[in-house]
Parts: sequence; C-alpha cells; structure tokens
Amino acid sequence: MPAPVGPLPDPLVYKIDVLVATHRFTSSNVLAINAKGQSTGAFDVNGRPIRVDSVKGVPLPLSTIYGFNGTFPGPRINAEYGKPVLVRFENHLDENPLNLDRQDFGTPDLSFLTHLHNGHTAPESDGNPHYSMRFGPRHHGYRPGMFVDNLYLNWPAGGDDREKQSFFWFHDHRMDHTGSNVYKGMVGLYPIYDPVLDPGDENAGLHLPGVRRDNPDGSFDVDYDIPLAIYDCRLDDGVTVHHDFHDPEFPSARGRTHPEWWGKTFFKHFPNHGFVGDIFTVNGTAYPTLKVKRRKYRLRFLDASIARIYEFKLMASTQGPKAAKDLGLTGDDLEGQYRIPDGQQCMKFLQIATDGGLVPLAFERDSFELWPAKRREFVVDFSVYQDGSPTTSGDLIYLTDVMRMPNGRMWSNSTRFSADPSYKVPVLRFEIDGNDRPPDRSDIAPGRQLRPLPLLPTNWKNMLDNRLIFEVKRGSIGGEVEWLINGMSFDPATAATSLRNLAGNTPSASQKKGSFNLWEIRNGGGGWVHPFHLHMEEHRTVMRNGKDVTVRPDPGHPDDISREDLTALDPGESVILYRGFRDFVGPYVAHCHNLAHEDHAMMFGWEIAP
Ligand SMILES: [Cu+2]
Repeated sequence: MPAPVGPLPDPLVYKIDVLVATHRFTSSNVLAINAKGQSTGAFDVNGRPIRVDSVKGVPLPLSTIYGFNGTFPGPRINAEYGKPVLVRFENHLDENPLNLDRQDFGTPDLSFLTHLHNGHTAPESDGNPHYSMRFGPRHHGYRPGMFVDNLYLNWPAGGDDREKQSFFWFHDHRMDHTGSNVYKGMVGLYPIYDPVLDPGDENAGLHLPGVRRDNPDGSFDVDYDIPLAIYDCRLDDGVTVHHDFHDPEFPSARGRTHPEWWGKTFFKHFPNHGFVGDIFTVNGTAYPTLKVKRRKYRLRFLDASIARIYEFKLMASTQGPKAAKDLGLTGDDLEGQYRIPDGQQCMKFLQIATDGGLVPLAFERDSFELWPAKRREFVVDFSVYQDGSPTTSGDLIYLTDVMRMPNGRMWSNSTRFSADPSYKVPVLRFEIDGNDRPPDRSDIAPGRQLRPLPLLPTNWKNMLDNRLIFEVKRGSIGGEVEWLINGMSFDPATAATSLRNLAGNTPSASQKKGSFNLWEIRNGGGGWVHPFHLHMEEHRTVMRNGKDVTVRPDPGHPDDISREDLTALDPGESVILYRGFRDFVGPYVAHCHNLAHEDHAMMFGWEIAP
C-alpha cells in the first residue's frame, strides 16, 4: 500500500574521503609457504631477503589500500527509513603523504565511483557507469580533486513498507576496474533500520536482537548486531613474476618479480574465470576471534570478495584448527590455510533476511551459501548448542567454510554438489565470553512472521511471452571483452536489447516509470556460475529452470522465496524475475558480480523512461 509521499526531513550529512592508506590483515606473525606447503623465504620492504624463524614466523607488512576514510572495511553508516542520508565522497587518491607503493592494481587514473548496493536511489546518486559515462562526470568515475554528493533517500520502492530492506553496502563501481578497486579496499557497510518493524531495539518492532544507543549527532549504534564482511586475498610471495593484461597501465610492475611487495596484497586483473584468494578474512582481519556473550546475536553476512562463494556452518572442535600444510595438503587445497579436521556442526542459523530485507517467515538452516555481493542475516543464540546443552565461558565455535572453490569458475565441492566432508576451513572463531547471561529481550523463533512480500499480480503468467531475455555467456573473442550478455560486451552509452521472446519481439531494456515486468536471466555457458546483480528495485524470482517457484522454492535456492538484488545462477540455470520500475527516471545497469566478469564486459545498461 503506497504511503503518501510527504516531505522528508533534511538529510544527515556524512563526508567520506577516498584515501591512500595502509591496512594490516593480521597482527600475528606469518610463515610464507609455497604450493607444496613448504616454508619459503621472506623479504623486507626494500626487497632484501630476511631470515625467517620457521616456528615463530615474521610480522606481516602493511598492505596499501584505497579506502573510504582510509580504512578497510570503510565506515559503517547505520541508516534508517524516513531519514535521508547525504554522503559526500571526495577523491584524495592523488595524495600519498606516506609515499606508499601503489603496486599494480587499483584504477590507474585514480578515479572512483561509489554504488550503494542496493539502495533505492536516483541514477545520479547510484554510482553506475551507464549514468556516469553519459551524464555524470562523463568519465569512468570521479577523478582526484573531485567530489560527489550521493543522496540516499532511505525510501522504500513505491513508498511501500513491504519493500523495505535491511542491509546495504557501498563499494566502488568504476567501469573496468571495479574488481581491483573493491579488492584494494573500497568497501563500506550500510545497515538500514525500520522505525516500525526493525528499529535496532529488541524492545520494539519485531523484537529482533539488538540494543540501540542513540548518539547526540543523530547517528546511533546497535549492540549484538554485527556485520561480517567476508573477503579473500592473496599476498605477494616476492618471487612470482608480475604479468597481466593490464601491464601497459602499470609499466613499472610488468614482467618482473617484486620482492619489495612481499606480504602485501597480490592481484591479477584477468584470471579469466575470476580471482580467488587463499587467505580468508572477516572485516579486514584474517582468522579473527569474536568474543560473544551468552545471548542471541544478529549477524549480517556480506560477501565482499571478487569471485569466491562460501558455504558456512557453525562447528565445534575438540582438537581445533590445523595448518593445512601440516595435514600434508598442497596446491589449491592450501586455500584457506587452515582445516578443522574434527569439526562438527554444533549450532544452526536462524535466517531472518536476504538482500531484499527481512524474509516473510524466519527459517532454520544448517548451512547457507554466500555469493559475491549477497547479504544474508541470521540470528544465532550463543547461550545454547543445537543439542540443547548450554555453552560455557571459553567455548569456541567456528564459522566454517565447507565449499571448496579452487578458482573463480565455480565450486568443486559443496553440500549441494558432491559434498566433501573433509573440506572444513575455519574462517572466524566465536569465543563465549563469561558464564552469565546478559539481559536478552529479543524474541525470535523459526516460523515467526517478519515482513510480508509485496503482492504478485495474479495474472503474472500473462507477461511471460513478452518478457525480456538476457543471456550471460563467455564470448569467443577472449581478453577484455570475454564475458558477454546477449552476445554483446558492455556499452555504457545505450540500453541493451532483449533476445527474441516468445511473442516475437526484441524489446529494449527501457521500462516505463511505474511499470512492472518479467526479466529472464539465462546462464548460457555450462561451466560457470554467475552472481547476477540488477540495480534499483529488488526482484522476486517467479520461475527457475522453467518451474514456478512462487509457492515452493527450488530446493537448491531456498532464498528464492524472498526478494533479492542478486540472483544466483548455477551452470545452465535460468530465472525469471518480477521487477518494478518506480520513483526515478534514468539509466541503471545490471551485471555479473563476479567482479572479474563485470570488469570484462558482463554488464548491460537499462533505463527507466518517463
Ligand atoms: Cu559472471
């Protein structure tokens, strides 16, 4: 039911500088290993070999980042429906007061473009290339010395309460270099609360876990409500020769080794399936410990990785994690660095939200997949195990990845596809802090009604024949335009055209403001998976692989019952999405969120016409 559009209050104003800065992935000492798991050498910042104690290791040097306010992840903005936010993003990437080595990735012209994923935002504040190349800076992004004021209205699509979401993030979207800029640190968090159902206060609304503290400047913090941004990276070993498609942009880096970059983030623009790292980090730290009280928490998961998909379980272990090299593992099996051989599931996740906000009914899961850019929110009760026994102070619970994904193409093993029970990589350790139980006034259980879905028109099947069809596929030309949509590489100047549909038409991806339509996204290549993201309104999946999933979701994709901004396409899958086009006019994009695919042209422009 659309609410009347009244005047919104003046926005809360934030300023975020895009800065060259340093980041520490761990304060622990490290031991470098080769693909056989054997200890290898290390180098200092001048590229001179240093002696490594094979037991104690050496400190990890700081990596150079391009970060929002100079941190990774960047700032967290807690937003609220009804209270607009204006963020001034200012480019200071030309300044380098610490004279840090910029290495060979990150946009060469130092421009940035920030997208609030997936804010319901006018095109000029959306930070997408289809707008920026035509109307915005008329460039790939905002260059040094420039700023942009992005207005985030915190307004649900159509003014409809059922369209409210709960967890955005903002990240770089600079055309052709999104992957390298995100990987270089341009990630920020933006949970969005709803004064009616989800105010960040477990005494109010739906009583979801969270204790709110309001600050004098209008901002607020919420205890027991924790975003977890997952990101995988590789670190330079000092002996690998740097060679990349983008060599001409980084002439000082090409064709040689960089011992002076030892231990700093290593990137390749064009591993043609997508880039995966072998060190797994949470909120910028590798293998961290999070102390938790014996009560319920809300955990907001975000996959901020370029291509890696995760499948998480909560596990207990008697023996604890072992270094993968000490288990005799080699090669790709060293990815993740640790294994937890005796890990056993000890807790379940109670899912409360997906990309599109709170789900209609809370539901329990043993594990869940997290695809790039996706958000999944869960309540976990750290006072009790799934068998009913209580937790005690000092207990350790491991957030464990059980999806083996040796390259950016797709997983080799997961619960859904040839599960490998020996693949258990601990990513984060929760430590129970104290035996007392702090007050917990939250009230949530499986089956609890959360946010109803917006209604689907009863005659939606009448729209099937004239739907828009987009097929995502690897092209034969290779290189910089390797990844195609409907056979075309991204053209930021025009709206894309559908493949011929059953009605015999090839409609343009130009939709009238206020309209709704069905869009089909087809995975046209057999061996890849694509996390496909559509800017603007969240969609509802109505069909998957030709089957109606509005009543019963596909067992492999239980999140299809919710609204999402990113659809998970297994090899050969197709989905049909019901989408709305309301409130704003102008150009937006849709693209694969495997950022290596996106940066190599797997994106198309579309628009909302008046
Ligand atoms: Cu893709």
